[in-house]
Amino acid sequence: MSHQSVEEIKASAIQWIKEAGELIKSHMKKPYEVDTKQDRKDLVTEVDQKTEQFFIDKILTQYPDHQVLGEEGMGDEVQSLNGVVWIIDPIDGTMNFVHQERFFAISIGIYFDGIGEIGLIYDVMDDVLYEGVRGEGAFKNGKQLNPIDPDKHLEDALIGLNNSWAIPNRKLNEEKIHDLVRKVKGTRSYGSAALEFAFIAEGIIDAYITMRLAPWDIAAGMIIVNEVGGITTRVDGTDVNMLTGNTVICANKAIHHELLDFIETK
Ligand code: 2AM
Ligand code: CA
Ligand code: CA
Ligand code: CA
Repeated sequence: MSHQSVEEIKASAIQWIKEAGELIKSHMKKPYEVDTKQDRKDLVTEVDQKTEQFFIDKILTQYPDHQVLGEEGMGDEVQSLNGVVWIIDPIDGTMNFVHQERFFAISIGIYFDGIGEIGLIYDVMDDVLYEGVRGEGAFKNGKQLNPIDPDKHLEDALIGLNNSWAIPNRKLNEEKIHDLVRKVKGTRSYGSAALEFAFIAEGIIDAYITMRLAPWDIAAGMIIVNEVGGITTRVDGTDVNMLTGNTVICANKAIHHELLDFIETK
């Protein structure tokens, strides 16, 4: 994609993200419908759906030849990453949105022929926008983020983990997870995968590991983290796939390498 079209698409995306943020805030002032998906902990609201629809209308009006892959399924049934594909999570952290009315984000990754070009993560309530453009750096509210510390090791690391690690898991060697928790400096759990990636890019946490994420949870975050020297793979070290679910390790190279040894799948 040409530099000019990347800049133009990014400018449109940022404008729509800010508008969507206002839309979400206005919906929060009134009652809205909350539903469940796979189980009672897997929430979705009409605000998630309306926000996704807002993006689809905007994108397909301005860019009719682009595809949109969204969590709530209102976009295209994307079968291939050829051309321009917008991978959108309208509200990442729906549980936080419903219960805390903060700590959620809009996440948009824009891919061209399978390569991540533009990553945008917008913390709506704090009005903080994380941006990354492939080869051009990562930014927080317009201020360039420094490369993450390449020499930091697990002992000094704060790592993002979610509660599933505390529950017996048939896929993992639990002893090793206990060892990992003993070894690291601390663990954190924010409830928004997109924000965990943004926090790695910002250098306020050092890693994120999870056993199940969808493309829209990671599409933007991977691009942003990549721009500050972080890497993202599956827990077996292989590349993530933007058309399927993935396990995920994201960190600097040194910590990423150390984590691969701790996450032993059965
Ligand atoms: P969501 O709020 O968009 O659903 C919570 O720890 C993080 O995991 C959030 O980013 C959340 O995204 C995501 N998440 C929640 N349920 C999930 C599921 N069933 N599969 C994959 N990711 C999920
Ligand atoms: Ca969801
Ligand atoms: Ca999500
Ligand atoms: Ca979501």
